[in-house]
Amino acid sequence: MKKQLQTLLKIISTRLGFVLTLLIFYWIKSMWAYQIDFNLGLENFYQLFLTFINPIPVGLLFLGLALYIKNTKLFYTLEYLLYAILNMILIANAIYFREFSDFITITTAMASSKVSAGLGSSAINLLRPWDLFYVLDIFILVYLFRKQLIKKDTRPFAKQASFAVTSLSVMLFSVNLFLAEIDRPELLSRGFSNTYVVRALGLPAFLGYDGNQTYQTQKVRSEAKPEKIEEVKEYVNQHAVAANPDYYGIAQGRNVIVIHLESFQQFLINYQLKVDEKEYEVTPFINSLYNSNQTFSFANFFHQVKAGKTSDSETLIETSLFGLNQGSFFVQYGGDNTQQAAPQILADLEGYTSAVFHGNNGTFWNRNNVYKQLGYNYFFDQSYMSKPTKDNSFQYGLNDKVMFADSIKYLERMQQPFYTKFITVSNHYPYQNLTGDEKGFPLAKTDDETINGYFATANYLDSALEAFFNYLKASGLYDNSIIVMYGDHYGISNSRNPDLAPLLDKNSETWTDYDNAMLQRVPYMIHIPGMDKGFVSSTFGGEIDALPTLLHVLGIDSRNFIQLGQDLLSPDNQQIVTFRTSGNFVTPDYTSYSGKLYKTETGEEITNPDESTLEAVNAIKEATKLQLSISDSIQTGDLLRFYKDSGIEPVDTSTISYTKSLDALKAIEKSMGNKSTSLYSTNSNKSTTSLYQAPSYLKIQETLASLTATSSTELIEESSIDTQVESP
Ligand code: GP9
Ligand code: MN
Repeated sequence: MKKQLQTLLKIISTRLGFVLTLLIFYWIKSMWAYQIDFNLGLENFYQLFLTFINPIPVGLLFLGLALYIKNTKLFYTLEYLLYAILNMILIANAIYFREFSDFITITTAMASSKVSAGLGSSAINLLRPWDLFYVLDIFILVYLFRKQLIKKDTRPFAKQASFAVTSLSVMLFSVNLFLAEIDRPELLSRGFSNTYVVRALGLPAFLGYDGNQTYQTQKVRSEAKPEKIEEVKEYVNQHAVAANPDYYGIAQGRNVIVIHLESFQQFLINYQLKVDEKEYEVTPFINSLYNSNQTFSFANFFHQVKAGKTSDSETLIETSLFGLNQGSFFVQYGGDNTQQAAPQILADLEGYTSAVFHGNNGTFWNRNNVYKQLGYNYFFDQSYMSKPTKDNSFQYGLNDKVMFADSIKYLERMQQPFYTKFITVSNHYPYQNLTGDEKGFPLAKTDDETINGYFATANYLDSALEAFFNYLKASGLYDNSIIVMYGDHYGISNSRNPDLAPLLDKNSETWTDYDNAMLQRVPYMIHIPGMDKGFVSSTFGGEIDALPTLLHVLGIDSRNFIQLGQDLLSPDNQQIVTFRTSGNFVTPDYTSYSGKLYKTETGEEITNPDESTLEAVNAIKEATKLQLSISDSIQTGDLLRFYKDSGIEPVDTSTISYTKSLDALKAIEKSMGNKSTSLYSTNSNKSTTSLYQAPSYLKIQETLASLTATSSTELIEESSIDTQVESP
C-alpha cells in the first residue's frame, strides 16, 4: 500500500503526472458542480454520460499547454494560471447559477452592472459552506509540496510529447462533439439553450462557443449604420395597412391572454379522426372557439418559422419581425437587441403589466434574457411550478394541465389590465408523453408512430385549454379579457407528410410540395367574449401579421412602430405570405414551394408560366425578398436602437428581475391598497386557485358515459310512460 502511494506521489512529481493530477481535480470539481450547483435537466443516461466525459478534452487541452514550457518555474507558474482560469470559470458559474439558473455568457459578463443589479444582494450572500469543496485541492497541493511528498520536476517535457497531448485532447474533443450531436442534432447551429451546450460539451467549450457567437453578432451590429433605419421606415410606411374601422378598438383596455398552441396545425381544426370505422373529434373545444361569432378566426394563416422553431414564432408574433435565416434570433440577438414588442408597447401606452408562463426551464431558447428585452415584467418558468416528475412532465416541461394549474396563483396577483402569454408544450414531438389517466384518446393507425400519437396529444391540449377557459369564466376574468391563440409551427414535418396523407383523404403517391406548403397553416384566433362580429376569415396571412392585427383590435395605432406585417382584418391586406426560406411563398393565386410553382386554389403545378403569370409571380417574389431583407437588416444590425420616433421608451432591463416574482407582485398589491386591480384584490383577497379544475381524459370519458347512461334510461322511462299512456 505504502509502495503504491509512493509510486503515485512519484508520478505526481513528474510534469505530466502533475498536469493529469490537476485534470483529475478539475474533473471531480466539475462533477460536483454538475450535481450540486447546476440544474442540467438531464433526461437520460446518455446525457449523464456526456457530462461525465466533457470536462476532460478541454481540460486536458488547457492544462497540457504548459508542457511546452522548458523552464521549471515558468512551467509551474503557467500551469497554476491555467488551472486557476478553469477553476474560476467553474466556480463563478456555480455561484451565478444559484441566482440566475443560467450560465455566464460574454454578454452578461460584459454588462457587469446589469448583472450585479440583477444579483440584488452581493455575491458573498450566495456563497454556501460546502463551496469549500471547490478550494480543497489547494490545501491538498500545498500540504503535499510543503511536506516534500511531491516535488517539482525540473526535466523539460519533450516537444513531440507535448504535441501528442494537445493532439489527443483535440481528438477527444472531436469525439465529444460527435457524441453530443447524436444526442441533439444541430446543437451548435441552433443553440437551443446554454444548458444544452454545457451539459454536452462542458463550461470552457460553452464559453468558446458563446464567445464566437458574440463576436459574429457584434461585428455586424457595430458595422450597422444609423441611416439604415430610414430605409426601413420608408418600407414600413409604404407597406403597413390602415385598420378596419369596424374592428378598431373593439377590445380596448381588456386583458390579453395569449396562448401558444405548441406544434398545432390548422388541419386539426374541425377534424375527425377515423379509427376502426369510428370517428373522434380531436379538438372539440378549439373547434367551438374557431366557429364562434365571438372569435376572429383565420383559415389561411401560415407559420413563418425556420430553425428557431418556437422561438421564431415568438419573435414573429410579439414583434412582427422575422427570425433569422440561420439559427434562432432569440439565441443569437434576442438577449441584446433593442426591440418594440407587444408587452412593452402595451405597458407604455396603456399601462399593461405583462408575464409569460411556461412549464420548461427558463433558459430554453434564451428566454430568460430575451423576455426582458421584450419588456416582460415577469417570467414564471418551471422553477415557479410543480417539481417535474415522470408523471407530470416530459423533456420539454410540465404537462399543460399542470402548467395552467400552477400559473393561477401568480396570474391572480397581476395588476389589470395584463398581457400574458401561456406557452403550452404537451403537444410537442414525439407526441408520446401521455401517461396514466390521460391516456385513451385513440391513436391513428399509420406506419409512423409520431403521426399516430399527434392526435392524442392535441386532444390533451384541447382539454387543458377548455379547463383553463372554464377557470377564466368561473373567476370572472373571462369577460374583461380577450384570448389570442396561435399554432407556432408544423407538428408533422414534410418528410412524414406522405404518411399523413391518407388521414387527410389524400394519396401518398400523388402528394406534392403544394400539399406540403398548405400544411404549414396554423390557427390564429382572437376570441373576444361578448363580441358578436366574429367570423372565419379566408385572408391569407402569417405570424408576422399577428401584432398589427392585435394592436388594432385593442385600439392602438401601430403606425409609429417598425412592424413588417399587415393587419389581417384590414381590407387593404395584400395577402402575400413570405416563408422564411427565400423563394417560398403563398398568395391566394400562387404558391411557390421548394422551387415549384402552383395555383393556390387547385394545387395544379404551373410548369410553363405565361408572360402575365411570370410578371405577377416575379413581383410577389421581389416583395417577399424585400420583406426578408428588411427584417434581416433590422435584426442583425440591431437597427431599432437607432429608431426614436416610436413614442415609447426603450426597455430598461436592469429594472426587471425574474426571481422572487410573487413577493414583488404582493408588494405592488400592498402599495396600491384598495386601488389594486389584481383579481386577488377584487376577489376580497381570496385566492381563485380552487376554481381551476382539469379532469383527466379518463375522468371526462367516465362522466360522459354516465351522462349518456342516465339520459338513455330517462329516455327508456319516458318512452315506457308514452306507451303506457298510448296503450288502452
Ligand atoms: C420548449 C418549447 C419547445 O420550451 O417551447 O420549443 P420547440 O422545440 O418547439 O422549438
Ligand atoms: Mn414549438
